[in-house]
Amino acid sequence: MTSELTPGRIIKAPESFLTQTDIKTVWAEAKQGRRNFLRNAFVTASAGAVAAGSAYATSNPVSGDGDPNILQLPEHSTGLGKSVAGDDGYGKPSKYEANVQRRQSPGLTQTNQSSVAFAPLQSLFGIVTPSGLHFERHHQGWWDIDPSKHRLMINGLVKNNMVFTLDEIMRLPSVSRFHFIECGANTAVEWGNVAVPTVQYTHGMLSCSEFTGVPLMKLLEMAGIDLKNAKFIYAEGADGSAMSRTIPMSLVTSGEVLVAYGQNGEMLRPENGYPLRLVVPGVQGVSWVKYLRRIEVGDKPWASRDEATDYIDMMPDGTYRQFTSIQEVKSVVTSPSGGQLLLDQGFYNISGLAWSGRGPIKRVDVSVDGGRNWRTARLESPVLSKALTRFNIDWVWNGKAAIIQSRAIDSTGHVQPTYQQTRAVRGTRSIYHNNSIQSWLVQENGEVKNVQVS
Ligand SMILES: Nc1nc2c(c(=O)[nH]1)N[C@H]1C(S)=C(S)[C@@H](COP(=O)(O)O)O[C@H]1N2
Ligand SMILES: [Mo]
Repeated sequence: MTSELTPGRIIKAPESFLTQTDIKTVWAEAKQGRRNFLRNAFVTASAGAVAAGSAYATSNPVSGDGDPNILQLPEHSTGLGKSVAGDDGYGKPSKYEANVQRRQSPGLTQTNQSSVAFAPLQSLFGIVTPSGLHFERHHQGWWDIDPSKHRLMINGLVKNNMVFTLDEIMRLPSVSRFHFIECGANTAVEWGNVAVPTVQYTHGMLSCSEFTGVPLMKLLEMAGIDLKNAKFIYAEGADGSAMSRTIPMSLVTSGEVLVAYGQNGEMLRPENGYPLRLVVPGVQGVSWVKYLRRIEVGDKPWASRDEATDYIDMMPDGTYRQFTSIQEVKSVVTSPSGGQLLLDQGFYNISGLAWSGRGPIKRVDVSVDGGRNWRTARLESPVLSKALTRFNIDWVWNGKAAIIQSRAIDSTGHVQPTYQQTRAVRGTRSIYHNNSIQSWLVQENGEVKNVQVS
C-alpha cells in the first residue's frame, strides 16, 4: 500500500507533525489573509438568540467620524483607472487575494510520481470551485496534451471498435451538470488522530464544478454496445500512470457518467485532464480518469493495479475491503475552521459544505457544543444530486470555548457518522473513505483548532 499517502504517516499530535517554523508559517498565513480573520464587523446588541435586525445590527451608525478612509479621497476616486483588465486576455483575482491558493500539505512527500495540491475551502463561497483552485491529484505528473492529437478508443463488447477525435465528440449533443469530485483519500491523515491544522489539508481534496460533455452511454450506443453481456467498463488514462478503473455498467446506463471536456464554462484545465476526462458522479476521484484515452466494455471487473493493491480499505482484522467506490455522506464547516482567528465575541455566520455520493443532501445539523445539542442549518440553493451543497447558520459567540461540528443526512437517509462510530467499524489504519464528523475547537482566545471528539 503506497498510494495516496504512505501509511504510518498518521501523526499523533499537531506538534509532532508541524515543526515550530511550520506553525509560525501557518499562523502568519492566517494573519495575512483578510478572510482568515473572522473580524467581527457586527456587534451584538445583546447576548442570546439571534433575532433579525438585533444580533447583527451595526454597533454605531456614525462610527465613520474621523475615518481617513472616508475623509481623504483615494486615488481610485480622483484618478483614471486602467483600461480593460483583459489586456492579457484572461482575468485574474485581486492582488489582495493572493493568499487564496492551492497548497501542498507540509505532511506529504511530493514527487512527480505522486503529487497533491489541496483546494482552499476556507476561502470559497457557494458551491463552485474556481477552476484555478480545483484540487489536483496526479499519479505521474500532469500534461498539457495537444487536443488535435488526442484520441478516445472504445472497444470490448461492442459491435464496432471506434476511435473518436475531440472534434467528433464535441459535435455530439452535450449536457452540463454540477458535480463534486472527492479523492477517496480525502481526510486520510485524520484516521488515527488529529494530524493537520486547517480545513484545506483535512478536506481540500474536494471540488465542485459544472462539467460539460457527452454521456458515455451515447458513445457506447454509437459503437453498438452488447447490452446483454456488458456488466462493467474499464476506463484508461493517457498519462504515464495508465490510471485505470472498473466502473459498473449501471452507472453508465443511467446516463450519469460523462465524457467531459468542459469545466465551469471553459475547456478542462490541463491539470484536471484536458482535453477529456471521465465524470463519475458520486464515485471517488480516482475513477474520474483524466486524459481519457480508452473505454473497454466487459463482463467482469478488471482488478487493475489501482483497484487491486490501491484504493482498498484495511479493516480492523487486517483484511481489506475492495471496490468501495461511493463517497458516503459527509460535511465540514469551512468557516470558522482550523487556523482561523475569531477577533471578537458576537455574531458569526457558520458556513460549510455537505455532499453525498448517493444523491442530494436532505439536512445538515450544526452543533457548537461538541455534539450535545444540534440545530438545523439553512441549505442554500441549488441543492443538487451528487454536488456540493452550501449550508449556513447563525451563531453568537459568547467568548467561551466552543466545539463546532456539522452532521449531514442525505436523501437516502444515510447519516454522517462520528469518529467513534467510524472507528468501531473501520478501525484506525485505513486510508480511504473517512467521512467522520469534523470538530473545530474555538478557544477563548479566538484561535480555532482541529480536534477530535470521541
Ligand atoms: N489519468 C489520470 N487520471 C486520474 C489520476 C491520475 O493520476 N491520472 N488521478 C486520479 C485521482 S486519485 C483523483 S482524486 C482525481 C483527481 O482529479 P483532479 O486532479 O482533477 O482534482 O483524478 C483521478 N484521475
Ligand atoms: Mo484520489
